[in-house]
Amino acid sequence: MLRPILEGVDHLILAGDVWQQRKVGRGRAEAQAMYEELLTLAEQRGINVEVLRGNHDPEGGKGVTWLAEKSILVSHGDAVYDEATPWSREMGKHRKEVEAIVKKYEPQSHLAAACADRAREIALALKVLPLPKLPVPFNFFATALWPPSRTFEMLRVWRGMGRQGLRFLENSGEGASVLICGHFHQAGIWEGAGKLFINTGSFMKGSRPWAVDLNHGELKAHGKLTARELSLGGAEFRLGEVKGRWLL
Ligand SMILES: [Mn+2]
Repeated sequence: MLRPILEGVDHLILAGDVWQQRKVGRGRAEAQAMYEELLTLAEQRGINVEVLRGNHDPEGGKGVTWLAEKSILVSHGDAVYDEATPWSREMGKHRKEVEAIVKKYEPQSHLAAACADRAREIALALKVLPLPKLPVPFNFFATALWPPSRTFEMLRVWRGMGRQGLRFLENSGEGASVLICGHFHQAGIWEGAGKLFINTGSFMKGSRPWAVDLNHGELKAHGKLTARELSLGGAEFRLGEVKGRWLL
């Protein structure tokens, strides 16, 4: 499904939550196989792949990466919030542990990579709670919306997401003017005080995925940045509507 998007790409950054490492048994093996298939497709096309880790795949990968001479910061997005996933179902059970992790990283919270390390530690601390097996569509509601307090927490986070992303860029972006991340499942563009925050959404049901593409010539500090929707036509994703275009 992703094949058409890989055409003409020389460097691909996968910004975390690419596959679900928190599943057990066959689900995990299937997710890993799909992830490896994606890496193989990229490899066959000579694409240089950089994998960032997310809260669902915290085991490997880098926390952050920089483009265009550190003017663009790419990260999964769980580094943006002190608690990484404030809406997490498991947060209540691990509150104390999470508070200790946040405190430990406080002196380094002006560094993007340290915030990403903090998010990783939190992801690993939140042990997955088993959910009851339910038939479709109840399983979706159970995994996405249970417990109900989680829904309110998600809405609260979504509403403040743009502001929070720009604040993170200001406080921990180390001078970068652009932050690109995913994590929040709601694609969007926020601009303020000369800074730009792009969220690429998600491939999950109910969300829309975007891709951001950077084209630069000889001078690495300059280039054209384009945010596009990935639209599903038949069985394949294609680069769709342009959502924003910027010159660095
Ligand atoms: Mn995430």
